[in-house]
Amino acid sequence: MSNSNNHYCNSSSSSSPSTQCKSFVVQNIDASVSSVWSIIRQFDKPQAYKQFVRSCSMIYGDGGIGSVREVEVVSGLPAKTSTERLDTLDEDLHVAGFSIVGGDHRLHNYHSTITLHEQEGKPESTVVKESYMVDVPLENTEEETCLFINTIIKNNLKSLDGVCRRRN
Ligand code: A9S
Repeated sequence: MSNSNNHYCNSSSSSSPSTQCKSFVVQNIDASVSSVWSIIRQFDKPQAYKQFVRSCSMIYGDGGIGSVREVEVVSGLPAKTSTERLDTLDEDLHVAGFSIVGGDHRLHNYHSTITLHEQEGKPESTVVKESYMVDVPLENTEEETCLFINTIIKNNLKSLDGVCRRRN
């Protein structure tokens, strides 16, 4: 099954000093929406498919909307921790969204939303779309920022594909 990744990087300079950049990544997964969703929906277990995550602990809430997790990432990345809040978890529409609210990294005002759709006429195939927006750090360009984040998200979604393949 070919996994198509496509993303477009556009940036809209807002009235505030910082420029924002937005992009998205699409990944086809050979598994049902419910199977993919059962992994995505576990806000307290991002390590179930994110390879950059070393550990995750809940510092507020039980995994429902408003919960906050403290993620510790693997070494070799320009960051150590990330504090993230679950903004959206729609069990019917299969939409999950979180914001990064803290941590020692340079991604400010990062918000991402993942949506799952069944591939037209293929109940065992899911189209995952993850879109995000983030402030562009002063010392980077929009392109560098988008490239960095798109690479991470592509890795996460490819890893998700692998996890789902192993389960089927
Ligand atoms: O985890 C995600 O879904 C998406 C991103 C962009 C996570 C980025 C990250 O966790 C690193 C991978 C550590 C990179 C954070 C918050 C900052 C980084 O520099």
